[in-house]
Amino acid sequence: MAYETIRYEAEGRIATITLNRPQVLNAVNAQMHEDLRGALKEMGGNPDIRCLILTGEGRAFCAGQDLADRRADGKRVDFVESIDKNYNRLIRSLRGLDIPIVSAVNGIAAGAGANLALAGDIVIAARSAEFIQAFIRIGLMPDCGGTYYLPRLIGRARAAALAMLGDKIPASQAEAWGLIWKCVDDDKLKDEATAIAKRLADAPTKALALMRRAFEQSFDNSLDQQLDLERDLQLVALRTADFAEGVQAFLEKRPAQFKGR
Ligand code: T3D
Repeated sequence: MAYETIRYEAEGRIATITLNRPQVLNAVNAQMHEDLRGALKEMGGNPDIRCLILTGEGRAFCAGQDLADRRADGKRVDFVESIDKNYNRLIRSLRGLDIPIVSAVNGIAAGAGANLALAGDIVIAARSAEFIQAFIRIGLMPDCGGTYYLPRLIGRARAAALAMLGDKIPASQAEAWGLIWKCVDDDKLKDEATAIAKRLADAPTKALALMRRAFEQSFDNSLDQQLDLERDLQLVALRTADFAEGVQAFLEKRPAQFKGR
C-alpha cells in the first residue's frame, strides 16, 4: 500500500520504513503518525517479515515534530492526544514488536526524531549524521522515551548535558559514547543496514525478542530479579523450534536454518 509521508517496502524477510518528507527534514505530522500506524499494521500482517529497517529520505533522518503545526496562532492542539495517541503509541508499538529494528540514521536526527532512532535495537548512522536533543531550544523536554533511554545508554552526566544544552553531536561522538552501535561512511550506510538486517532476519527471532525484553527490564531489576526473568524467558526460548534446530545443526556441523518459530 502507498502512504503519503513514508515509504513502506517489504522485500523477503526485511521491511523498510523510510520517512519521506525531505523538504522539512522528515518532520513528523499527524499524517505521518497515521501512515506509520498503517505501515506497522501492514507489516504485522506479513508473517515473513523478521526485521524492520527505519530510515529517512534526503539529508535528514527526522527533525521531530513538524513545528509548522505548532504555530502560536490560536489553533488548538490536543497535546495529550499528540503525545499519548501518536508519539507514545509509536514508541510502544516499535518496542513491542516481536522482530528486531535497525535504525539507519542517514542524516540529522533531532528532537523526537533522535529518540525515534534510539527506539531501534541496533542503531547505525552515516558519518555525516548528527544527533540533537533539540527540545530545549523550543522550551520542551525530551520525550519519545528520551529520558528513559539516554541515561541508560550514555549515563546521567552526558544525558543531562545533551538534553539541557541541546547541542548537536556528530555520529562519531554518538558511537564513542555508546549512544549508537556504530557510524559508517555515508555511502556504506544502506549496505551496512541491509547486511545487519539480513543477519537479524536469519536469526532465531523469538530469542531476539526475548533478549530485548530482558535488556529493557535490567536497569530496574536486582540481580536476583534479573536471574529469575532470564530463567522465565529462557524457558520460552528453550521451547522454540529454532532452539531445536540450533542444537541439531550444531551436532550435524552445518549452519542452522532458523525459521523464527
Ligand atoms: O508538539 C508535540 O506534540 C509534542 C512533541 C514534540 C516532539 C518534538 O520533536 S519537539 C522538537 C521538534 N524539533 C525541533 O525542534 C527541531 C527543529 N529543526 C531544527 O532545529 C533544524 O532544522 C535542524 C537542527 C534539525 C537542522 O538544521 P539545518 O540548518 O540543517 O536545516 P534547516 O534549514 O533548519 O531546515 C531545513 C528545512 O526543514 C527548513 O524549511 P525551509 O526554510 O527550507 O522551508 C526548516 O524550516 C524545515 N524544518 C526543519 N525541522 C523542522 C522543519 N519544519 C517543521 N518542523 C521541523 N521540526
